[in-house]
Amino acid sequence: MTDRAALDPNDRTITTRAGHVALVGKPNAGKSTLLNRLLGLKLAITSPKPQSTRVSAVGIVSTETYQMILLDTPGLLDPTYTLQRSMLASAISSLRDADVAVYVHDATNGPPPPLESLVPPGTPLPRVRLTWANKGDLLNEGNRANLAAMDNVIVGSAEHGENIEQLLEHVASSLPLSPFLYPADELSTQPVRFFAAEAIRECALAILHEEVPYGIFVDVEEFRESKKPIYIRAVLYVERDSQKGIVLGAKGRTIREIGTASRVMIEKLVEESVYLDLWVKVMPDWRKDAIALRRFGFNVPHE
Ligand SMILES: Nc1nc2c(ncn2[C@@H]2O[C@H](COP(=O)(O)OP(=O)(O)O)[C@@H](O)[C@H]2O)c(=O)[nH]1
Ligand SMILES: [Mg+2]
Repeated sequence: MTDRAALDPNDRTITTRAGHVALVGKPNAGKSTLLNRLLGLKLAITSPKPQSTRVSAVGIVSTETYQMILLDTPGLLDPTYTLQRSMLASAISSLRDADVAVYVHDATNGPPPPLESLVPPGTPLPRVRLTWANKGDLLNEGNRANLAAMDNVIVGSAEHGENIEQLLEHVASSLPLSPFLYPADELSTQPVRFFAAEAIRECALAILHEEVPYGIFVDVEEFRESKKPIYIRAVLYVERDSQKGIVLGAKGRTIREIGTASRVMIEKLVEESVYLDLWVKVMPDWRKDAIALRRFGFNVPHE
C-alpha cells in the first residue's frame, strides 16, 4: 500500500482521489448486495439468511478520476460465540482503516439508529460518514421523504440499483486526493479462491435449511488454474456427524446440488470451465474453537 503520510497535500500534480470505504451496518441490511452493485459484478456472498458475511471482502472500483477500495464487512451485532467475536473484530478493523464509512441501514426498520450505538464504545469511526437507507423499493412515499430529508442520508436500493450513481459520486468526492493504491484493472485484493469458497458457502446457505448453514466452513484445498477445466477441490466442514448426513443428502443428492450451483457461479467469476471436487468433513464445534478458527484463517481476538 502507498504510504500516504509521505504525500505532500499541496502537491497539485495529484488530481485523482483514492481511499478505503467500509460498508457497515446490521446483519441483513444489504451490505454485500450493495458491494456487488457498486462493483457491477457478483463478487460478495449475499443471502436472505443473516450473518452470511464472515470476513471483510474487498472490491475495487476504479474510474479515470477515483479509486474506491470497498470493504464489505460482517454485520454489527453483539457476539455470543468465538466466530462472532472474530466477525465483529473484522468489521471494526475495517472501520478503523477506512477513509469513509457507508452505514447501510435497512430502511424498512424505520429511521437509522446512530452508528455509534452499533459498535463497542470507543470504536474509532471515519470522519466522513454517510447513511445509505437501503431497500428504498419497499418504502412508502411518506417514509421515503422523511428519510431523504435527513442530513447525509441517501435513500436507494442496492437490489434494484436505484440512486447508486448518487452514492458513488458522493463517496468519491469525499475521498482524499491520492494516487491510485492498486492497479486500475484490479477488482479485488482477495484471491479468486477466496471468492470460490464464498460462492460454495452461498450455495450451501441457499440450499440447506435451519441451523446447518451457519455451521459450515468452506476450505478450498486446491485451486489449479493450469488445468483445463480449472480444478478446484474444496471441503465443506460441518460441526456434527448429523449435519454431514444432511449436507450429503440421500444418495449424495444435496451435495451434488450444491456442487452444480456453485460450479456455475464460480465459472461466471473466472470466465472458464471448472471441475469442482466437493467433500464434506466434520470439525466438531469449530465456531467456538479458537484453534480451529485460526487454522481456518480467522483472526480471533484475545479476550
Ligand atoms: N427489497 C430489497 N431487498 C434487498 C435490497 N438489498 C438487499 N436486499 C436483500 O436483503 C437480504 C440481505 O442482503 P445481504 O446483502 O446479504 O445483506 P448483508 O448481511 O448486509 O450483507 C438479501 O435477501 C438481499 O436480496 C434492496 O435494496 N431491496
Ligand atoms: Mg453480507
